[in-house]
Amino acid sequence: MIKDITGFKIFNSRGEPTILIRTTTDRGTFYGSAPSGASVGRYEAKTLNIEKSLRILRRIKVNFIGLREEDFEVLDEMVVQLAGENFENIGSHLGFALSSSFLKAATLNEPYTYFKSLSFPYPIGNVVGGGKHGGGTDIQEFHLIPTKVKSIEEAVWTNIEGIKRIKEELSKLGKLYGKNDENALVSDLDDEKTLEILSKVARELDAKIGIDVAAGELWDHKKGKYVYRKTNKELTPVEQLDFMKELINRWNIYYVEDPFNEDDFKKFSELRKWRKRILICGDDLHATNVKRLKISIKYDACNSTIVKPNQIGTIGSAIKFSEFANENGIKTVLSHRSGETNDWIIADLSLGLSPFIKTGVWGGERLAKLNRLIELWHRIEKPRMAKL
Ligand code: 2PG
Ligand code: MG
Repeated sequence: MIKDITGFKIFNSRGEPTILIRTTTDRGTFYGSAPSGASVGRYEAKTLNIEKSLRILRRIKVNFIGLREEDFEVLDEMVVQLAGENFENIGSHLGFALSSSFLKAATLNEPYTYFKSLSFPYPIGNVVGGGKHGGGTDIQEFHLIPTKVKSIEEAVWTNIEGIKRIKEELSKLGKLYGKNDENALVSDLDDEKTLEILSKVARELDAKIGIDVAAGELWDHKKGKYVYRKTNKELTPVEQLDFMKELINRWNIYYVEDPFNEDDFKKFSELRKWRKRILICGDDLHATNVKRLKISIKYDACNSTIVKPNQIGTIGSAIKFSEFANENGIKTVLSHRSGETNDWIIADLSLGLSPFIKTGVWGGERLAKLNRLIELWHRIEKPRMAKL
């Protein structure tokens, strides 16, 4: 039974305030904390000022006290009901942190036990970054994706070895300037030169390449164009489509996230129809929202989707979204946010729900999730990587 819920202000990896929730039950004390995005889509659940959310928590916590923590779905649905249409009543930080602590309370701190069938996700590792996360490139993220590995440890190692080799290459060129919000490397090489180095290292390690264009951040609504500051070009949606095709062909890209802004289902579907065998992934396009995924399915816009629980407000809603995606043959990618805490719950969720996890390569808050997966690999009977 839930005895008390307390909230505190803590800070995320970008130094922004966020919420830590402590739920106390007869069986123990369970914590949940919320991440934050920098490239935030228009259709995400609303965030509120942290102090305000903490005041709201003091008012609403009576609703939960005395209830059975084993009934995770009931508790999560109560959070959704209290939150209002788009989370404007409580904010998504509070929603995420509450539902995370509830799932941990229900499972005695082992959220992966909530799921029947478990397989380990392939990590999509952000190795070079730019855009809103800081860095020289217009494209927000360049990924390594080791899809041929036999264990999660080998997968995590491949991405770490990869980022080390890229670091060395950039350093040799005098183009290494540090790390960004997600601990991806920062340089001022343009998108194409970055892909050249990435593809060399990917070949050496037998890994695949991905990009998160985060095109909503490049899109200038007034001009009706995608604005690339670094390379000084402005592309119409048709030219953007051609540019994406050119990059995919030239660099043999396997995973493309948000190649167009979040309202252009049509261009997503044109790209998807052009090259069926690669993953076209919607992040801001879907915003972890079943209603938006249904539109996407009608257009055949994507065969993959990002899942970020704080985009929809609670862990329970993100689980429902993932299950709906899985039923419709859409490959899910459980994802961190650029501003993270050391909470590892998305690792457990990926184990039950997704063939991929996107959670950086190194840095404490990113490794918290990856190391949790390694730990679970050694705990679960007959662990196996997901089928792709
Ligand atoms: C993204 C995410 C995570 P942010 O766009 O996929 O990498 O970034 O959390 O800033 O939205
Ligand atoms: Mg994204």
